[in-house]
Amino acid sequence: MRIDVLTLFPEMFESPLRYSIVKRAQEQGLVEIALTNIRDFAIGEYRKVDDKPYGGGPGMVMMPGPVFDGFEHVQSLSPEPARVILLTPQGTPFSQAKAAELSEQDRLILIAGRYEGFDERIRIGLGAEQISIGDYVLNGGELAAMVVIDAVVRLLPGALGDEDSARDDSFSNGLLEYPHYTRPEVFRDMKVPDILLSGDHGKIAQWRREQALERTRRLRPDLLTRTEE
Ligand code: 6GU
Repeated sequence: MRIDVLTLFPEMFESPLRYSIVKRAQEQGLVEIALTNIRDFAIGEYRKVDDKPYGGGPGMVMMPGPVFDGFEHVQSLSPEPARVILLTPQGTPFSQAKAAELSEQDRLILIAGRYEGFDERIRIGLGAEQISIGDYVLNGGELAAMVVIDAVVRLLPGALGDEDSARDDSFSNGLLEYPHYTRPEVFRDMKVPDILLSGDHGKIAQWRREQALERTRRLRPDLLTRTEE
């Protein structure tokens, strides 16, 4: 997979991409992630990328020119057709199902906006799908793009050490995960449930299913009534 990111703050991505599973996936050649600064495509002495909104009002709007030019440049870096994604609070809520879908693509182009938002012609002209990571406002799409990259990359075949460790993850089966325990058997008077020490794999699997269901019912009942995942 190849992921291109268009952003005004490429440096924000450097640290998250340098650790753990995302780092290893790049080293293994499972994913190539390329960062492009939208400001490199701005023109004029001040390299302006934003301007006042027509019609008045607070804040600034991302100008279409630098985003289009940056996008066309990035597209030309590889012949592979890409899924183009704009990160904006107006987008479709991101989900594990969406992460799984994106992990099957050969190429993604993620565009992170700043300021009050994108000039509407960016949305229209690029024909991009829009993704939001939740119902709150971030100062820009960068953190959202990093969330999407993290969730997608770990689903690439070979990215996780143990292929099974993605299967039971919260949400991939529509439920929250069951409780985990490791050594020691007793920690500050709290004991590991006997069943996990029993060696009875059938009973353990059943207990985990019940726990996952109970937790989901208690903490996220909305997941049990939702049908789209
Ligand atoms: Cl993708 N961008 C911004 N600026 N805020 C958000 C978001 C994205 N998703 C949730 N809040």
